[in-house]
Amino acid sequence: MDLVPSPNASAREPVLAYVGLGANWGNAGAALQTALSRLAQAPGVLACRTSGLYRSAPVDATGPDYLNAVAELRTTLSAMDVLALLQALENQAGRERPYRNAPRTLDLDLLLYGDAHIHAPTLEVPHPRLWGRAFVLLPLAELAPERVSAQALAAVQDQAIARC
Ligand code: PH2
Ligand code: MG
Ligand code: MG
Repeated sequence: MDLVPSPNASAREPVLAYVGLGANWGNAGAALQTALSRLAQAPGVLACRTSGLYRSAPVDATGPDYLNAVAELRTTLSAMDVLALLQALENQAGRERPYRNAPRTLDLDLLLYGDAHIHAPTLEVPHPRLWGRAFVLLPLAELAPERVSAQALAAVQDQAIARC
């Protein structure tokens, strides 16, 4: 018998996790809406807040403009469980990976997980490219302005992006 039970999803203290959503292939608006409602209803997600929607030019990528948003999850899931949830939702949306940064039906990235710093083979948190990207920083700043500095916003002000 375990004297110290391992923490499970319901026993863990809730954490604020931030998820970046993007799509630029197929019906991007519908894909983001579906993903947001599935995230909000997922087991272990206690609450979900959503930024506005943004239209942005592809960064380091080709193809149509993206729709982007950020969701704040109050969750008892571990970071690895959030990652598994995001990958499952990407697969449900028909995500294919023919080459790096190919146009995608749905991309879900774990940006922040509380104050955790995670360097695992399959997961890096904070997301390594979070700070250089207006399509992440602008919606993130709507939900968590204390986590995005004025300098970070100034550094991406030349990137083409508009709130829908
Ligand atoms: N995602 C990428 C690469 N480039 N550009 C925009 N505007 N929005 C994205 O979500 C995006 C990107 C890789 O995930
Ligand atoms: Mg991405
Ligand atoms: Mg991704």
